Amino acid sequence: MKLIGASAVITCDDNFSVIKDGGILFDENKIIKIGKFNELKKMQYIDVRFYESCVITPSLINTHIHFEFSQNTSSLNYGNFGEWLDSVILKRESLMKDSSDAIKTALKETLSCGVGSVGAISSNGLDLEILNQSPLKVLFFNEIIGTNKEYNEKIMNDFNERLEKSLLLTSPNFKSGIALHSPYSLNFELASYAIKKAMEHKLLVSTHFLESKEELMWLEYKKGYFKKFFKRFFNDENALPYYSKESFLRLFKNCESLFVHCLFLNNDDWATISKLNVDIVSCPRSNRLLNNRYFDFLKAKDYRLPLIIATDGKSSNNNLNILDEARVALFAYEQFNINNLAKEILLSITRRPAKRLRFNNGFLEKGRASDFAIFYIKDIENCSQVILNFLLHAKKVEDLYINGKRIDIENY
Ligand code: MCF
Ligand code: FE
Repeated sequence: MKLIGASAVITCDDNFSVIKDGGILFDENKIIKIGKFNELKKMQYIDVRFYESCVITPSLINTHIHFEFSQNTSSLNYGNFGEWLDSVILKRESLMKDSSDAIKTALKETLSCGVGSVGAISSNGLDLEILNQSPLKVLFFNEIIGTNKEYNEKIMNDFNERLEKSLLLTSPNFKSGIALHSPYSLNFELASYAIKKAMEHKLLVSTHFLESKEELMWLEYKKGYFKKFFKRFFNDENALPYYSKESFLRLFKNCESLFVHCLFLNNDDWATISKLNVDIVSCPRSNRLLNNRYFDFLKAKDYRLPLIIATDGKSSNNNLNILDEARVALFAYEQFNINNLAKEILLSITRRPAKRLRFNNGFLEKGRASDFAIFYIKDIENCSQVILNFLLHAKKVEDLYINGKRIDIENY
């Protein structure tokens, strides 16, 4: 058993309790007791540590990352979705080549900002081993993507092979999921095949949906950027969308899913999505860079859709620091009371995604996994707005515990 304490323990429990001079008693399996550090200290423990001027939070969760794109710094074009996608198609191969070192660096960057669990979108399986051997808890989403029907059999075989490989690694810290890339990049047979697999193995599904106005134009009016896209890259003059918005959404009616982006929903789309078993994942910096827009958080509240915040990959972000992402959201949504918004944002990177990823973490309570992040925040012991100030100032963890073990981030 170990006991750690800090100036403030942010529990993310039902009441959003913040325990001043709080402590957590835990072992490698779970949290045994939470309370005042001085009370818990009355018994004699071998391993006791109090972190002065620090906060303890549940370890953070980044629900949507493309680790395989970690080599990108300045190779892709921003400011317009079509320009970005063109640049991805042209540079994808070179960005993915020999990407292991960049993936390892990205993993360290992820752990360093206090993230203990991730949802990783894997296009080719290049990140499988590295993620599996890392201390992170991983939901590994095998991506399926493909438009030309001629290649369906090959794509299904390759996808199935990756899926089976990742399923073999299933453990309390590693689970598989399925990512249907998007309605514009996946024909109906491939999508149905992937959904069938998800149902068969009871896997969480992730998809990019209505990220751009180009995608909306294509699905609704069958024209615009994607018409040219299919001509340019696939030599297809007669390409048509594979779905209406409604027929794409129908694919998800019997599964549990994460819908990523959702920047261009109308009222009907909101209503349909809110009836599915879905959470929306928003990646504010990615959305700003590719689509000049932030997710409509007010509307999501109207429809009682819980929001999750994630970074996306380095393919559409300047880094993978989930706290930098949280700060962008904190400043972007000026219509909300700043202290209430800070709580919402913290939930969106802890408790809410934890409910979907199911690693028994995301909030601090007896019986939950011993997954904590500790951050030094100058003068936090005298602060009356702990959550807001945590989000304003936390950048790098002081210590990170996953399953009760302190992670040596540099040398794991
Ligand atoms: O979420 C962002 C923007 N939207 C779509 N795809 C990606 C994002 N970051 C990386 N991607 C990947 C995606 O997984 O880019 C490729 C896919 O492999 C696009 S190729 C149509
Ligand atoms: Fe993405």
